[in-house]
Amino acid sequence: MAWLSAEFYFYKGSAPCRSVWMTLKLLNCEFEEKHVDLLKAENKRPWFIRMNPQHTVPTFNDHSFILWESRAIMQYLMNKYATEGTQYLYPKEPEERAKVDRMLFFDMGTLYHAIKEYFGPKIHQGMPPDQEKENLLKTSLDYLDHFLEIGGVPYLCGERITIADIAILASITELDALNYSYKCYGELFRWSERVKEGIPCYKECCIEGVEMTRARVKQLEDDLKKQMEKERKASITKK
Ligand SMILES: N[C@@H](CCC(=O)N[C@@H](CS)C(=O)NCC(=O)O)C(=O)O
Repeated sequence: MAWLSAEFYFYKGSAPCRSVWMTLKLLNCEFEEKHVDLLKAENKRPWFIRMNPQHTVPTFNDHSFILWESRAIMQYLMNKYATEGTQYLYPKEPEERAKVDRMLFFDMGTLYHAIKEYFGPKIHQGMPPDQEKENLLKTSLDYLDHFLEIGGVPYLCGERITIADIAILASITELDALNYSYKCYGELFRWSERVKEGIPCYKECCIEGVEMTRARVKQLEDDLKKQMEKERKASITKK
């Protein structure tokens, strides 16, 4: 059966979802919002897995053409739906486009990867902070800061915002959600403020999701503390 519309499957508390959401809005695409609650494991339901066997959000169903991986979705949306007025978000000239692609790969393979690697075990398993992983995160933030400094332009790839700024801003909002300050990376911090100002739908697409993650992390930390307290009391009783 062919779908009659475009459907965007997403969870507001997911950084990769926020980047696709901002792109859809900037392109003025028409789509149906399909909320997938990861906390209720809705992404593991058979209907979702039939669509995306990797069960990740964001997933985009464009009239039966189904795609996942946020950066691939952003590139696809630009290839398909950019107009003269929005093409600047993903320039067509090979060199300009290559610069954007490079930053998208940097985001996926280095920056967002480092964020997930460092915070994942800390948040979900209550593991103590891993210094080596934090160093990798700091190194990627240093790189970003340096790229911006030597670039000497307001945005990552030039004078105008591109989907690279959108993707990387979305990753950076994860640091906002996790209360991890990046103010000491001056260029990066100023760039983040500029991009937040420069994307009209930033607040609509990011603020609620950031708050959701904050609340979730707080809840997980509280649960973990309670669990540890319970175990401590149980071990005293045994003695
Ligand atoms: N590289 C992927 C990452 C997608 C991803 O891992 N999404 C998470 C939410 S942030 C997810 O769907 N997790 C649920 C799962 O993997 O089952 C992208 O950029 O789209």
